[in-house]
Amino acid sequence: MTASQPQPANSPAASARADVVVVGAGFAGMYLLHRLREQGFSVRVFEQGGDVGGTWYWNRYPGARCDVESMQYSYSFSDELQQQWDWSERYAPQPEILAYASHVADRFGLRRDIQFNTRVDSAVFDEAASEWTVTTSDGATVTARYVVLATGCLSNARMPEIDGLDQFKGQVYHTGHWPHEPVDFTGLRVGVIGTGSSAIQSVPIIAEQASRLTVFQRTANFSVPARNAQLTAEERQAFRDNYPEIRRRAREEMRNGIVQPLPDRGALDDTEEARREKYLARWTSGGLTYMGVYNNLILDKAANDTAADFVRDKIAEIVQDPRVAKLLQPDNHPIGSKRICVDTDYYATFNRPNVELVDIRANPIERILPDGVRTTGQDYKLDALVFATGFDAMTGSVAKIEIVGRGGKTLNQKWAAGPRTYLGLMSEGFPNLFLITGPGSPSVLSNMIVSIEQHVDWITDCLSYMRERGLDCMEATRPAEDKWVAHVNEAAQGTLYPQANSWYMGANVPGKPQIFMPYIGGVGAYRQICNDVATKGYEGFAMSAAVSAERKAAAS
Ligand code: N01
Repeated sequence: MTASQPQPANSPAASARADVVVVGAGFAGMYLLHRLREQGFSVRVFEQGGDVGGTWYWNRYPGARCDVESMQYSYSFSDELQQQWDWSERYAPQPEILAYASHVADRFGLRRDIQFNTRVDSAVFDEAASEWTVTTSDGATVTARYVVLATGCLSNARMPEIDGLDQFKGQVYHTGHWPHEPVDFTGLRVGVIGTGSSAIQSVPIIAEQASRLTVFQRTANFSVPARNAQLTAEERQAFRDNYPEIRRRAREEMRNGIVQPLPDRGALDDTEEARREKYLARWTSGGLTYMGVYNNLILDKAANDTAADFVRDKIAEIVQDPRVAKLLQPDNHPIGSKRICVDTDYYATFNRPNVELVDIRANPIERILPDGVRTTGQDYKLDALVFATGFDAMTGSVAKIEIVGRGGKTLNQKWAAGPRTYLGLMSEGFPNLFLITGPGSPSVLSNMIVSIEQHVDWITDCLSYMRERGLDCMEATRPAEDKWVAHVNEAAQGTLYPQANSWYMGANVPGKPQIFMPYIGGVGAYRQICNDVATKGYEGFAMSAAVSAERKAAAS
């Protein structure tokens, strides 16, 4: 492989060959492009959206903001960047995260190698040449030695099939695919279907605009207050002064890549009074760290019940109508086994006279009517419908691409019973194809930016290692993959996660195989495993010089 000068991908002269094709220009694709260019690889990036930002480009629904604190949900690879960018709030709102992505793209000149509004439709591996042919939605093809899927874990918005939807006369929205123009619900009767994070963030804001809001709930979710606030200059500076240590701890010491106080005991080691004090302290300070009060909340059901009971009691305190409060209290999964939500006034919103909660577990939706929703119990008149029904997570965006590996086998065929990877980075039978934060890596159980940077660094170091040794073909071996898949499953089985019908399990997509997809071992331990694999000459991967020197010379 020869490292060539990058060419502007948007120009007609853009090369139909590249060392690396990257699919997606979210936070993963952007940093990957930067790092690959630094190391002298030629890169073509294809992005379906009209600009950078990935999930933050699409998820523009009212109230969208990150549930990881902004000072930690940010790139660490450039000290100038982290010293200079001013986050305004504790939890950054979507427009600010998108502005940050845009700033990063400008700062590092990324857009010139990104072709926007272009979907990758297929990638086919040519075994003889040991390279991929990538076909895009504009009909063009590019050949590349390597393909990296930076397609995101929550990027394939899922619209449920409900009879009559095509006949609905009002506007229909999906939180994960929100229009770019402002949406004004003033004076409208709005229905929100779903009560996951996206609904929990948007419901309080839609309720302020709509004349009437009907929330259709199938499963009640646990949510804790965000306690969002403006960041002061002093707070920002405290992070900046300590960034080297904060970033190191996030990478090495924290299971989820978010620096927070670490628990020193299990929930049942404290008296009930002491436990409630600690839960109250976290409830009052707000945020995802609620699950970090004790070290066994996701391992031991009795311990978990104490944290869940505390939240259920809070819901009963906040919501005035006891019938509604009861409906909002989750009762069919351990707290944290579905991703815990972080909200601003979600439960209190149900005290508003214009908001109604409909239990579609007891009375399922039968069909969409031209002017509303029919459940088995009642019809609800609506002018607009918001689907907050989530994503075909972790594998959905990969599955949309026709990926054909060795022997003509597709990745969808191989993953028919659930995704199989080695380290979440590669899948046997698909040489030179990498995944960023793929299934089998900590990914969605972690601060995504920490995991993205780790994968990008690992992959780019690996490509340089191969180049230095004249190698150009790499593939996960079957034994290494089998062992890793077994380890990922075993790690999940030791926890309460498999007890919930969550998108972690693929349970939200009818027909999707149910297997716990992310790796639960924690980002620190996982990083160490990946580093050890690299130190041992990329143990578990087969590397070779697939293409002879004469053929390479002839091709160049
Ligand atoms: O999606 P979800 P989301 N009929 O899958 C319901 C991240 N995120 O977009 O649980 C009726 O969690 C479904 O019901 P059930 C975050 O990681 C982060 O809200 O399947 N209802 C559920 O209530 C999050 O976990 C942030 O019974 C149907 C809801 O729709 C992930 O994205 C913000 C249905 C889907 O909830 C996904 O969150 C937003 C049907 N046919 C999202 N199908 C932050 O950073 C589905 N549902 C804060």
